[in-house]
Amino acid sequence: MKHILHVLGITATGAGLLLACSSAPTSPAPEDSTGATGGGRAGEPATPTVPGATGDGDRMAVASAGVLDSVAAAPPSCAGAPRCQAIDCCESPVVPGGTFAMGRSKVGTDADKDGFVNEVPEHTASVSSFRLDTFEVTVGRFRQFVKAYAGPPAEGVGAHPKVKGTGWSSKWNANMPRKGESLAEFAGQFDCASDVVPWTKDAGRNEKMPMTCVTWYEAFAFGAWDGGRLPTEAEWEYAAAGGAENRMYPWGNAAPTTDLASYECLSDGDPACTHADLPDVGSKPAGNGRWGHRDLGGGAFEWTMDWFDDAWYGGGGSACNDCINTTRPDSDLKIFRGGDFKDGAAFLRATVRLYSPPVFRADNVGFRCARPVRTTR
Ligand SMILES: [Ca+2]
Ligand SMILES: [Ca+2]
Repeated sequence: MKHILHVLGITATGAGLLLACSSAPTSPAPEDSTGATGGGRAGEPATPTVPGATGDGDRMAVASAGVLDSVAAAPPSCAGAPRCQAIDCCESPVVPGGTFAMGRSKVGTDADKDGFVNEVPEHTASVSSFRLDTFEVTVGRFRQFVKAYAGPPAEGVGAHPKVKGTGWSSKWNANMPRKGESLAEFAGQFDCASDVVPWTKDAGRNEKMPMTCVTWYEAFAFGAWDGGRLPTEAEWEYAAAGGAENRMYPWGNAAPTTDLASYECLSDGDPACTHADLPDVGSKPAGNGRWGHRDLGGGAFEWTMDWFDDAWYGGGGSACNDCINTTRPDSDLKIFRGGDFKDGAAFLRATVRLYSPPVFRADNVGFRCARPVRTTR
């Protein structure tokens, strides 16, 4: 299988790469290089909020279970009601909670002999119902955040509703501009020294492209401001694997094609990576996930809430419920998921995990928001 890694602005096939814009290298090791070990869990067990939901439902099943299928307040990033592929750019369908086989299997539907060591062992995980935005956050939506920026988030906002200690920490404030400072200037206009940068100083034709070159802190702050939060790694993988269907890729088990995802800079038919290889969000509807999410495979990698810990994820095979790794490890790395428009097809699998320091910026790393589910009973 072809493994191409452009995450750090260069092409490589192994570990030990240097970041273009910030610090430490992060590339998963091949499965046979080291052994995963057990680790603790920081999450709290929780009961799914949808009565009877098992993870086998679809949107209709969720509606019939009594879930109020509307977001309480319109996300401020969608002021003016922007449309993405003729859909509300802030559409955020409910993902019905349930149990799934997190991680890559050895012989099951998501087995891959070329997989990475940090995807195993497969283990049982449960997530409560949550909303996940259909689309990655666009440049246009992020521009609304930049315009409205009024300082770092308040302590505790942007948390997972059932897991304590997952909200914004004032310890992170130094990673954001102070009140009155310009987020755009602070971030160097989000150019991250790349040729494929969707952000422009003024609104232009890139507004529907995924916003990239954002740090984990900026992604977190955006989510909190927008009435949401970053998804946990478990939630992200649950959506990408189609829950109990345990899909190899977000769309199923079919091998990737350019109809299903943007990857390997193939969108314009030329191997060179240019803006033409980064399509607008949602451009590959044939590759939708089980609950209608677009670009879970490809487009931009997506920051998640969790700190990276090679051992924690597999947990020695033990189950986890609404789990999230809230413990900042010495490695100081945050997870991003889902492959991207530059990298090879192997990175599109639902269990692939990449990671970088939270101050990292790359032109192929963006994010999408999770949101709370409100029940009618
Ligand atoms: Ca799995
Ligand atoms: Ca993506």
